[in-house]
Amino acid sequence: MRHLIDLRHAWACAAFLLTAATCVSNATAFEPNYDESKIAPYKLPDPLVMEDGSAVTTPGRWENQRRAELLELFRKHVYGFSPEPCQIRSERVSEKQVLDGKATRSEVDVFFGSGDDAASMRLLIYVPTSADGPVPAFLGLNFQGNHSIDSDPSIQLNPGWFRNRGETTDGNRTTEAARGVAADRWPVDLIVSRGYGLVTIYYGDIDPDFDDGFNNGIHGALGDSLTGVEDESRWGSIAAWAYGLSRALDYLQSDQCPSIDGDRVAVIGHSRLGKTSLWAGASDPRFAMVISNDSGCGGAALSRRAIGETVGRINTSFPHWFNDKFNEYNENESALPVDQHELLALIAPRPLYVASATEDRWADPKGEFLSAVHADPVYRLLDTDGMGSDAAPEQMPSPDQPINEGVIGYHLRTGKHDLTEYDWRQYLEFADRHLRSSRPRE
Ligand code: GTR
Repeated sequence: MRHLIDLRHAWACAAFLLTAATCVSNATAFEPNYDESKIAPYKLPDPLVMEDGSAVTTPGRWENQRRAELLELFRKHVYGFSPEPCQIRSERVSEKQVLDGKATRSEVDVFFGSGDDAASMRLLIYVPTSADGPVPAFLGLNFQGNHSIDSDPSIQLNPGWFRNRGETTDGNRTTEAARGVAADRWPVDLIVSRGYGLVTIYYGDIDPDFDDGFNNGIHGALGDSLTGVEDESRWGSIAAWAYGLSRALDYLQSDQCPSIDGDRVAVIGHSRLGKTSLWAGASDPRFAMVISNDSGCGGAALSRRAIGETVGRINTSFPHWFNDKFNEYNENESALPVDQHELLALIAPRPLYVASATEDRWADPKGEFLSAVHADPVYRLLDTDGMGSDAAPEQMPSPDQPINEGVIGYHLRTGKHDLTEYDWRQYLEFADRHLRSSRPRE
């Protein structure tokens, strides 16, 4: 008997070691490529050629046919189909003068649906008090809760699920230590002093960032309203977060929010939330300007280059971000019917700003730049100056030399994967050019 137990013990140990070894080897199996000369030859799909091979040579054909075709392809193969817009209702929770009277800060709950038990997200809104009418504004999701933007203890600590971050969380709950930790990424004073509003929302209010089979957050609350869609093409988390941004825009465009001009809202996001701002801007033409900060794979970076993070890698690490069908393109990017320059093209002719950082090789800065370059022909077809001058630039700009003359902006900031004051200053200048005068609603 003892031998049997020993034998079992030995087997259990062997099995454990084997599993551990497999885990370690799985975890270490992916070696990112950073060598341009090792990129397999690829051909990008042409945004100005329809799936049937015919050319798109007029703005009308782009608007009426190709744009819809591309949107459908991105929904089916990458981000997933989302439900139709739900009705929203809103409740103001607080209002306070802040920044020595320079801004009014409010907290507003926006509910996904009219029922008492509807899921909700909380908007933290700053509006300059000096404004003599509705202001243009930036709208962006945040990673660590609205209370991480500003250390003022009167901002409510978010009671929802948080990714475990050690010092600022206790298990999956946020703590007092999170207050103001993300203030560097949200220079409220600067934004407000330049005459803009700022609206931010904790992304986990919309969909907690973990893989639970698409059930939590608004996936659970609204998922049933998504009918006639193959399971593999249902909305992933990026699509859910983008859906939340569009409902926030519903609120900003409503009579409930007279201090912000809902027709002059720039959607902004960093990293996974930059992927989200791009999908929000591509799928919802009411966003007047779109900003992608270090969005990388599945955001601005071309998938076919497979430099740094790849489609296979992102789908393995974050299986819930995209739809399930996107897995078909793991290590098989050339089979994708789209690439990310076409995502950028879906934002045309609206102002678009793509930013990269020199040390952010995981996000493939060159792939982000090239994506903007290859979206340029669509912008020009739509009668804009794209990346400026007569044609898109052939070379990547040097670090800290923004390209911002045209309606597509780009910069490569010195430094790491982050959203910094330098980035914000470029966005503010770009917004000054493009968002200052009001534009008619579509
Ligand atoms: C990384 C991921 C990136 C990027 C980033 C972030 O782990 O690989 O695609 O989205 O997270 O969102 O911070």
